[in-house]
Amino acid sequence: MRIERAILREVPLELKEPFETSHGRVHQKRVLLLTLLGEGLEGWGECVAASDPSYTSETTETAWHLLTDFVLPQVVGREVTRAEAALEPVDWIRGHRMALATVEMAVWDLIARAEGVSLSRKLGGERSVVPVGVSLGLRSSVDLLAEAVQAALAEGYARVKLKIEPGRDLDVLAGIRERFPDATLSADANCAYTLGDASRLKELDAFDLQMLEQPLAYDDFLGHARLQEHLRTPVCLDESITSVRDASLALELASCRVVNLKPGRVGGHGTSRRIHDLLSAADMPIWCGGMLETGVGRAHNVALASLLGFTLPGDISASRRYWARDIVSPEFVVDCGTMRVPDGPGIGVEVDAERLDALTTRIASYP
Ligand code: OSB
Ligand code: MG
Repeated sequence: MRIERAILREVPLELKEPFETSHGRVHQKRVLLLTLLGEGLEGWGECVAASDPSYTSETTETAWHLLTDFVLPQVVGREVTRAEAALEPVDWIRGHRMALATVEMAVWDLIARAEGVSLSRKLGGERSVVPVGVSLGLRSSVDLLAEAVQAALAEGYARVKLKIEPGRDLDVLAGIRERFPDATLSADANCAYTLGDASRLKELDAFDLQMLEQPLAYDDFLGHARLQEHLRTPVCLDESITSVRDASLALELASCRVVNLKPGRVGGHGTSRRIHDLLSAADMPIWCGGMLETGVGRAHNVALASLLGFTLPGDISASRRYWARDIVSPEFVVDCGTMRVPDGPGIGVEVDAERLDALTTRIASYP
């Protein structure tokens, strides 16, 4: 397959409701969508970077810079049979895994379509449906959060994740656990605590959480190991895991008991599969996280989550969770806590090209 052409678009989309985490409130996602063309087919990738460098150091703008100034000019025109080989000319680039993943994942889609197989099958996925959960942002009161939890459970989500931060943690979780004694709940701190908060975090053990996600700094593997020793609640790493080496380090140091794997954060599906294989062999449960993706990124996540090592519900909610209208059809829906894995060629959904043109604010094409 020759990658004949690349088109990168910026598509700003308003969220249905603001999403608040320990970093602040997000109203809009500046989505970067990549189309790779070859042999009359299209492969699609979505950059997961946020508009500010709070989740990781990458942003929409750094990804645009990397893709347009370094990556796409090197990738277009290449003849590829394996997705990861497409990025060999830029393997000298340090970091910027979200930018690189955009291309790597689009190549996987393109190659799967050329072979007429679903991306799930191409990646080695075996499930036809995957268990899914939902991530709820911080709310101004426990009552308002309880309403959102109630709605999420009514929609059938298999697990509800609650964002926490210092000062909005113990009371919130106590209130929600009291109202929903049997729900599968987890908490995500997005790096908001330090090891000095260990005794406060120990109190979370009372709430029977499925896990506590990324309580400490993104680069604090040792701190997470110390904290995990102290807690009964499993610690899950998200921001910390950007590579196979990070995953090995977390295993070696026992920094966590669960991993949230996001293909868009680790450089794409190739690295995701290697992390999946490493952690599955070590009996470490993994699940597929999300980054407020449109249907393009969501389709990639569902395909990856169909691998058997993804044993816990992913943050792969319905298209309607974030978007009044998704840019793909069919939209993703949740049924009894699961989502169907598309079985058409590649990512298995179609992007609405006309709508995309209407929404695009910036475009770059190669050649
Ligand atoms: O920490 O998992 C996170 C969204 C954006 C950035 C980071 C995170 C999240 C979520 C929501 O929790 C995941 C989703 O539903 O897409
Ligand atoms: Mg997280």
